[in-house]
Amino acid sequence: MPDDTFSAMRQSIIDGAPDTASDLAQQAVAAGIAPLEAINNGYVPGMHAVGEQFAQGKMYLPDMMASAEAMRAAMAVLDPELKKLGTERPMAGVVVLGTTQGDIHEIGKILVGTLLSAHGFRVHDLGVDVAGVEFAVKARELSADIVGVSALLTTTMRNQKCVVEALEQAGLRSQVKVMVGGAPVTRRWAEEIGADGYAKDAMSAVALARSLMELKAQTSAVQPV
Ligand code: HCB
Repeated sequence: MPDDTFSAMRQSIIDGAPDTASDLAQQAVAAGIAPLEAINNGYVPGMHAVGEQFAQGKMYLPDMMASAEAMRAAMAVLDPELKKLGTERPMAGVVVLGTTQGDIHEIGKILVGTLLSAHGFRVHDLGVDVAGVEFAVKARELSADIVGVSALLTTTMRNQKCVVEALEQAGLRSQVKVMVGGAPVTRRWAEEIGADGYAKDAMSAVALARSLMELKAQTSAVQPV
C-alpha cells in the first residue's frame, strides 16, 4: 500500500474524521491490505501524533475524543477482518482482559483482544475502569489461563498491581498468568509489580500469551499430584 494512503489514515485520526477513517479502511480491505498493516502503519501513528499534540497543549480533550471516534470508525471496518483470521484455529487459552480501575482508555485493549481472538484465544473483555477483584472473580468463573491488564495513565498503572494482589488473595495466582500493557507501562514495571510479562503492542501480546501458555503447561507438568 502506498505511503500516502498510510499518511491519509494517520491524518484522518489527527483530524478526528470518522467518515474518512472508515472509507480509507474499506479501501484498504478492498485492496487486500492486511488489516494489521493498516492499523500499525496508518491509524496508530495518528493516535501517537494526537497524544504528542495533546501533551504539548496543541490539542484539547474534545479533539482527542474526536480522534478516538475516528479510530473506532476504522476499527469497526478492520476488526471483523482481523477476527476472520481466527475462526478455524484450535482454542489456545482463556484470557480475561480489561482496563484498570480509574482508566477509560480502551482502544489498545480492544485491539489486543481482537488479535488474541484472531490467534485462537477465547477472550472475555471486562471493559474499562475495572477493579482488581472483578478480574479475579471473572478469572475464577472462566478458569482463565491469563489475565491481561491495560493502563494508559501514570496514575492508573499502579492499579495493575491491585489485580496481581486480588488474584493472590483469591488463591488464583499459581493458576493465572498476568500480562500488562499500555503506553506508560514497561517491562521493568511488570517485574516490579509481580506480573508475568509485558507486551508493547497487540502482536507482542499474542506472542507473550503463547509463551505464558507454554510456561503454564511446563509448570503444571512438573507439579506433584
Ligand atoms: Co487520553 N491520555 N486521557 N484519552 N489519550 C493519553 C494516554 C496521554 C498519554 C496523552 C498525553 O498527555 N500525551 C495522557 C496520559 C498522560 C499520563 O498519564 N502520563 C492522557 C490523558 C492525560 C487523558 C485524560 C486525563 C485527559 C483529561 O481528562 N484531561 C483523560 C483520562 C480519562 C480516564 O481514563 N480516566 C483522557 C481521555 C482520553 C479519551 C477519552 C479522550 C481518549 C480515549 C478514548 C477511548 O479509548 N475510548 C484518549 C486517547 C485516545 C488518548 C491517546 C491520544 C491515544 C490512546 C490510544 O488509543 N492509543 C493517548 C496518547 C498515547 O497513548 N500516546 C492519550 C492507541 C492504542 C492502539 O495504543 O498504547 O492504548 P495503546 O495500546 C497498545 C499497547 O500499549 C499494548 O497493545 C496495544 C495495541 O497495540 N497494550 C497491551 C495495551 N494494553 C495492553 C494490555 C496487555 O495485557 C498487553 C498489551
